[in-house]
Amino acid sequence: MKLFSSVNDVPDVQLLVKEALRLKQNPYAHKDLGENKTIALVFLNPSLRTRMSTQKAALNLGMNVMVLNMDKEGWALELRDNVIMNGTAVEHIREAAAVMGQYADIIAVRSFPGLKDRDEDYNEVIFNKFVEFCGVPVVSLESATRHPLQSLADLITITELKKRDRPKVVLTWAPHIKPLPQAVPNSFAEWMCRADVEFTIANPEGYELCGDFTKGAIITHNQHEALADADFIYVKNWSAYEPYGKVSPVSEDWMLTNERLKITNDAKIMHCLPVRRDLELSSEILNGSSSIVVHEAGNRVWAAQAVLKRMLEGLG
Ligand code: AN0
Ligand code: CP
Repeated sequence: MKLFSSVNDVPDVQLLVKEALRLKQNPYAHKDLGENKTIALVFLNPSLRTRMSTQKAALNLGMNVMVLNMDKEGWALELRDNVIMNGTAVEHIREAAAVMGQYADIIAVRSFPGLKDRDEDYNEVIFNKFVEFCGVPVVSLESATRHPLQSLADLITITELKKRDRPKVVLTWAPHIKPLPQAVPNSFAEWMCRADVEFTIANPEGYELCGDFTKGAIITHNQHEALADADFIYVKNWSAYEPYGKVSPVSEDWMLTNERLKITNDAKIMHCLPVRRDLELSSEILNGSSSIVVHEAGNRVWAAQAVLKRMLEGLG
């Protein structure tokens, strides 16, 4: 594997999930695979889970790890070609990415969307420039439109904890005070549409995700209807795709409470984290036995380790 940016980069999703679950049982079985190989984790935005779980995964495989917090410690990057760099940008992404490729065997990048120019975000301009110029395999640590390591960890979690062969999985929109990316829900939808689950998306009017990611899903504006008989409920806020990056007021209350879970099939509650308590999701749910958000975050290690193992095997 030379690129991990979406589910489309994975030839066999079920096999990758099995590999991750094997690694969870035996984390150090491939300690020699990453010997004398280096990964650079490059963050253009903040992170807790992605940073720590990917670092741990690389260490479990015996790799050397370098972390660069580009947003705080790196030079401001210019992305455009054919501009005179007399503004705030100090270094062009062409040189920056190429230089990183001199130091690392694999580069992993976090590059959030600006949420202003939809074409720029959905064409993955920043992430693709890293891929184009660094010259080594690249892993997405959440790009403008997708968060594949999160979605893989989510599928691992559902596979581990499901109580029936084809569980009902519901992605529900939740309130927030800021416009957030569509990357996590896009990616979750894309992976669920490839998994053996019954998949429903519930969102208020005006918050439809881009149709490219949701083919095969049932989509409704009625949260109550969606929750009936659900086995897993994935809670996430996102801003509108159209008008892009905007947040319009929602009159109904979309925050989940224990009362609302009564009609589910004893559903487990998932969230990628970080979560704002009692705004996106009630504390009573987060503190209770239906929440699996910490278990889910734990599985980020095995998702990253399965992907890095595949990449290392391809390095030769
Ligand atoms: C980010 C998002 O929604 O994409 C990162 C989630 C992993 N969340 C926030 O900015 C709060
Ligand atoms: N879920 C997730 O990616 O968390 P971080 O933003 O803290 O890495």
